Amino acid sequence: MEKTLVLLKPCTLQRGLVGEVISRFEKRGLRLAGMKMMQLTDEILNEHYAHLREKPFFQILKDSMMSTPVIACCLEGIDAVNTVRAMSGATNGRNAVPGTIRGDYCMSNQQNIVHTSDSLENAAIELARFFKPEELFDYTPSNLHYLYALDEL
Ligand code: IDP
Ligand code: MG
Repeated sequence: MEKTLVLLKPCTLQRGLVGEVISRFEKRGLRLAGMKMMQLTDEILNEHYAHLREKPFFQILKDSMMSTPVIACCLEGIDAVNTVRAMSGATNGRNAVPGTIRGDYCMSNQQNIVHTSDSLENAAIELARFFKPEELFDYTPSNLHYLYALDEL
């Protein structure tokens, strides 16, 4: 099964949406393999958002991501990377389709509720960035055979 990273951004904590957002992933059938609150730093954000370092909004983005702690989650499931990414919706909340997390909970291009890994390769890199191996847990969901058919497992 795949593992992917979700960060609940400061806007989500400030707006009291943490439970709602995590609940969506739980209800979809994704397994929570790790979860923690952490204060991000300039150092980790320079790595995490390296692809945006030349953008005019880079510093504003980083300041916003450091304005409160975030909640980092590792979610697991078959095709979890693409499934979770699709659930989060388009980057700009104003363009995100209703029914997606961003499409239901935000109006901003930046204050957009969640970070979700965009590929299997990046998910592995990002999970290693935010979690120590011992902070990720393996356990078998008791409803596993009702989440997936036998020939999917
Ligand atoms: P993603 O979060 O959908 O993967 P990325 O392009 O990786 O989008 O950008 C990372 C984050 O940077 C976005 O989630 C958003 O918070 C912020 N961001 C991206 N593009 C813009 C922009 O044009 N204006 C302001 N913030 C942006
Ligand atoms: Mg991205």
